Amino acid sequence: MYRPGRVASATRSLNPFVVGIFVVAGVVILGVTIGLLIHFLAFAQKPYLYQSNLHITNVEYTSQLDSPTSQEYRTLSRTIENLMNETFRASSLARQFRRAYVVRIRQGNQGVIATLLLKFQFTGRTTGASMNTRIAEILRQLQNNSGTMTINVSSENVQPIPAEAAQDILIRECGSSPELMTLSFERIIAGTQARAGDWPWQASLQLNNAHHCGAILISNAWLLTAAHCFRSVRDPRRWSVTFGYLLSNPERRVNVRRIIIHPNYIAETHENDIALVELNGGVTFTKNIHRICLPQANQNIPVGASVYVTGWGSLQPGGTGVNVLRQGAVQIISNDNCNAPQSYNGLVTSGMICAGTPGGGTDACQGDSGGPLAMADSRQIWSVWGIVSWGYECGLPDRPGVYTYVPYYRDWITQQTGI
Ligand code: 4AZ
Repeated sequence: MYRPGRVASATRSLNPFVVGIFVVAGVVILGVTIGLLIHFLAFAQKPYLYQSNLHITNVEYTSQLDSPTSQEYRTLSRTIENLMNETFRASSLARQFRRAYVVRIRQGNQGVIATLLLKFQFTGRTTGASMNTRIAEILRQLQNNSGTMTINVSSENVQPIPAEAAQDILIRECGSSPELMTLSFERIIAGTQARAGDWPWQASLQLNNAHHCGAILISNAWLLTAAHCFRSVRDPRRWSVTFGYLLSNPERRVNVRRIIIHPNYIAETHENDIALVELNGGVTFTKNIHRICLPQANQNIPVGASVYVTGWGSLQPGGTGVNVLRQGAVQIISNDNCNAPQSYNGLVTSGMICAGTPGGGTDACQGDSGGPLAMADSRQIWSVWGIVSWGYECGLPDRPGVYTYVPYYRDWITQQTGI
């Protein structure tokens, strides 16, 4: 029933107690807002990067140090990074220090010069200039106290570097992962859909502007792919390459200048299923487009190693491809196991390697061919160990994906490209 009198009586008697509560709540909300604002402006920690060149005079330069994938380069970088970690964690900047990363090693007048990126996190109240001096001071102490290494650090050698400039340095080096680009510690590879920049060396090899195969960027001008991608068409003018994780909206499209198919490729046995694609003009490296490292000819990937396969291929045999790049974690399987009677029964030769998951499931499939099987080393630098080549259907137990084994063709790649 409708009773108008009650509304009028409710508005007439505003309880002073209720008003008081509202006023107090208002003041509290305002206080918290101002407090948070001050906190974020003055006390919130922000990342700051510094670059420094270390002259290490008692380490002899060898050509092995030219390659970031060599054991020598890895060991030396690790030793320097560990030394930096120990030094800064025992210093007055222990709470601000986040990470030390060796980006480059080159020949010095005497010994080697290592370019180092140092990441710190501190509040806006700490001024950049005073940090410079403090970092240089801590590094100088290394000169007398650096274990087996003789290190020379000049004070003008510690410089703040904007995040974009650090990124430009990392982009030029091979195998730089998204987590390295921000010098954070690890990447969470979640789900199966990749995000922009997750696999910056992944390319789509396109025939008449339609995705046909995957391809792997190994320099600004060269890609690695599978020979079987060119079974029907070998004329470079009909091929192009796109970059970026979305097929529908690529970041770059580049024409193909030359296709080099391995002279001993045999379609029937899938042997030597490897080809090189030269770009017409090359690509400029960006955050989302840059090259992966190549392992050395004498290197071996351990059985059981965790690796990633990526591509726009179909989710089941005979299916259609996808628009958003996908990723799958698989493990390296020994050739002996892969050649067992219930598996491929001797069809896997020494230029091939198998990878899959124990019960099947994750696998490359149609349209993924030519794409990478990639692994990160302990410093988060990625190398391409395999090229998607063949397999019996996709994801079946005892039928893992078979990949062209890149170290086996390392010398051929150098002969053809100079890389
Ligand atoms: C293909 O048809 C293909 N499961 C590629 C890889 C695999 C199977 C088929 C491996 O291109």
